[in-house]
Amino acid sequence: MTQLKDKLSEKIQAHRPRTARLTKEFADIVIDKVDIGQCMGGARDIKCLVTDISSLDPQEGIRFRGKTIPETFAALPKAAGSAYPTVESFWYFLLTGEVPTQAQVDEVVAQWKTRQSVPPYVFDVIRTLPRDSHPMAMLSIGILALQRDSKFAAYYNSGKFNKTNAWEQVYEDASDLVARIPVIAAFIYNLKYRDDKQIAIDPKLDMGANFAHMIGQSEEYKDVARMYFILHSDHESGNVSAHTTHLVHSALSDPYYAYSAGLSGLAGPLHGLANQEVLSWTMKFQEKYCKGVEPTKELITKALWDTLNSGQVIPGYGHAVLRKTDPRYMSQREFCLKTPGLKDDPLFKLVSMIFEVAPGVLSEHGHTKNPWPNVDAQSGVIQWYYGVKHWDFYTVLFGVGRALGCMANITWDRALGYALERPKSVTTDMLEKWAAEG
Ligand code: AMX
Repeated sequence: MTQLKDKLSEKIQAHRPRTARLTKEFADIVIDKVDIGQCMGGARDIKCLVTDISSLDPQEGIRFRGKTIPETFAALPKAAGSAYPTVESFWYFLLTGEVPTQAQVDEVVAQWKTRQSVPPYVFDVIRTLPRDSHPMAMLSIGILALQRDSKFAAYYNSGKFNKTNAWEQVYEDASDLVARIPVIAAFIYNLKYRDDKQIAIDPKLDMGANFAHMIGQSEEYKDVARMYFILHSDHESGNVSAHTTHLVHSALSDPYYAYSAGLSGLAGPLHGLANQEVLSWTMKFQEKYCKGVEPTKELITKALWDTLNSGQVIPGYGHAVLRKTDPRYMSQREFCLKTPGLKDDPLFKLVSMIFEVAPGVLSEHGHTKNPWPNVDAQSGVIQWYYGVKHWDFYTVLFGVGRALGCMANITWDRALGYALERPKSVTTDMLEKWAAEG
């Protein structure tokens, strides 16, 4: 056992009586009611999922294990010579809720190195796809291809399956998956955008730094990768990627099946794909409205209205839960403001100008409940600045980060024995009858 698995086991034993008590003694306590609007409207706000990994307040934004983003960055041990924590220290924190010591982080870093080797058949499968396949399809297929290696599936089929211990095999798969996904993502990047010039893993580097190295990036990008993966990791359980992963795993499908499905949800334009759409929108805006002229607030206002009037959404703005500017947006904006070169970058200035104008336009438009920017409105600018200019890759980066939250969640799902998810559907006739009855 590693220190992380030991600590996790201790936390799970301590937590189990709480879950058991709620289920046994308080199962009939009412915590919510459901109206027709929610039934027709994507189950918005219905309280029916449990997670202790993160929670999302509409005003304040995300807290990971009770800590805000600045508190999380401040609390965790930093990567050597960096202002940012390693992804590995964050993984320890997400799983256990405890800030690791440097020795505990070092052990996770070493552990991931033993797990990160990707079997060659996974690369072969991705290589057989047409080169213009979307990188999210490649990533989802790559993760699915790893299913053959699932320790949880092997355990389930071993004839010795024991519900109490099953989390240990989910933890093993989850740890393998989070260690391997950046390697698969880097392979896809090099395959598609660097003429298949692959770069070998550097065994001396932590996960974020190694990802930067594997895509041929600069020293500075190492912190970008660490920050990006941590910020995108988790956003409580109701969002499409987290919920899909949880739902699929609730059928005892192993973590590879579950996360491949989660990634497919992340690939939607209303979810993770929005960060690619933001860059695409901004570039089209420059091409159409700013030929030979500097962007102005007036031009941006016109472009925003043109988008809305053509029935499209403004990508990177609005949120199903948040009702203020996403702190993940602010965290990345602060990174831009404190990075010489980036703070004066024309694209960053343009995105900042959109931030000044779009909330007013969306408020006047009057449809969205939240006119403020979400995480996706800012992330592409940073990637673009560092030379990652293929914006269809941006959701892959999101998917690497989101794996941390989804995998931590399903490890705990199994540890606490969460049930097969099976909400009830109703017919339109039933709804009309209830509507008529008032
Ligand atoms: N531009 C234009 N219209 C918007 C809008 C936007 N950015 N955000 C919401 N609206 C519209 C909705 O389409 C809906 O219109 P309708 O009444 O005509 O159907 C109305 O406002 C009410 O929507 P809502 O309750 O405010 O939002 P929601 O919970 O239904 O959807 C979201 C949330 C994020 C899908 C939506 O705000 C959106 O489409 N935003 C743009 C895409 C985006 O940035 N997605 C990324 C979200 C973060 C993430 O998951 N990565």
